[in-house]
Amino acid sequence: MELLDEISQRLQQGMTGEVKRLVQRAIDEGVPAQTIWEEGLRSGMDIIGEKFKRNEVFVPEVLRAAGAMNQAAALLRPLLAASGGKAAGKVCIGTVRGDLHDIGKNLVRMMIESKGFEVADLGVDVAPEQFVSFLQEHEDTDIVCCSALLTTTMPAIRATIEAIEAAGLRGNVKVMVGGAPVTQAFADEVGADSYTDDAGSAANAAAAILAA
Ligand code: B1M
Repeated sequence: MELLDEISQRLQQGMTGEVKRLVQRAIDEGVPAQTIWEEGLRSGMDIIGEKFKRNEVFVPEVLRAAGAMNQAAALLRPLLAASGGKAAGKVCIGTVRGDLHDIGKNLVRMMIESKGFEVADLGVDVAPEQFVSFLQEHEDTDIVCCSALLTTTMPAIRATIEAIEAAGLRGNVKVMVGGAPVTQAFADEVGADSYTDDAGSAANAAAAILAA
């Protein structure tokens, strides 16, 4: 099996040690870090994301693959930085005020990271003012991601978008929303730029926003 393909396959199987060993071998053989990232790690995560969307794999498999990706990516990071590799874009993500659910939000973060984005995770129960102060301190943020799992915390998505608007920052960032109770109709109503219903689609949407 070709080395990069093998990295992708082992990543999909969540075999962290094997993925790290193969990535190191590729580095030692002189394969460019960007190629290892794109054709080994990222392509493996893309496949897992698509399978997750089709319910062919589930949360544990995605978490294992993401863990393998993160550990192997650590080997590539210094090489990518040295070769002038730049993050695909900058994202901040949080579960909105009053909401403590973070499993889905973490999956979305990992899938977006797998596309090469730098992601700042603000955690759970993130108040609108916290999103705003993050954006004020990090003006180069491209996308804000809001996750909500409770019908009672969906209004906090609206409050977050309103706070970003009130701070005069809405023109600088795109807002993506999601979470089990969130719908496209709700996203339209609150003026979000994107709604997606699973982590893989969220990562694709982030990439599409940056490409546009
Ligand atoms: Co809670 N809980 N919970 N809970 N909990 C739900 C959500 C609930 C549906 C259970 C039920 O009643 N059947 C219900 C909500 C009902 C409603 O509002 N309509 C509920 C409730 C009521 C509560 C409490 C109020 C219970 C109580 O205390 N009485 C309480 C609230 C606490 C709070 O947040 N303030 C509570 C607490 C908890 C735990 C702490 C025990 C735990 C959370 C642990 C944690 O997250 N660390 C928990 C859990 C685990 C659940 C269930 C069982 C599972 C949620 C989950 O992780 N799913 C859930 C019932 C269920 O879904 N079966 C339930 C897996 C995860 C991968 O999916 O989060 O949907 P999900 O994320 C998906 C997509 O939604 C999407 O991508 C992800 C991956 O594909 N997505 C985005 C998510 N964010 C996105 C953002 C995007 C795009 C896509 O763009 C930015």
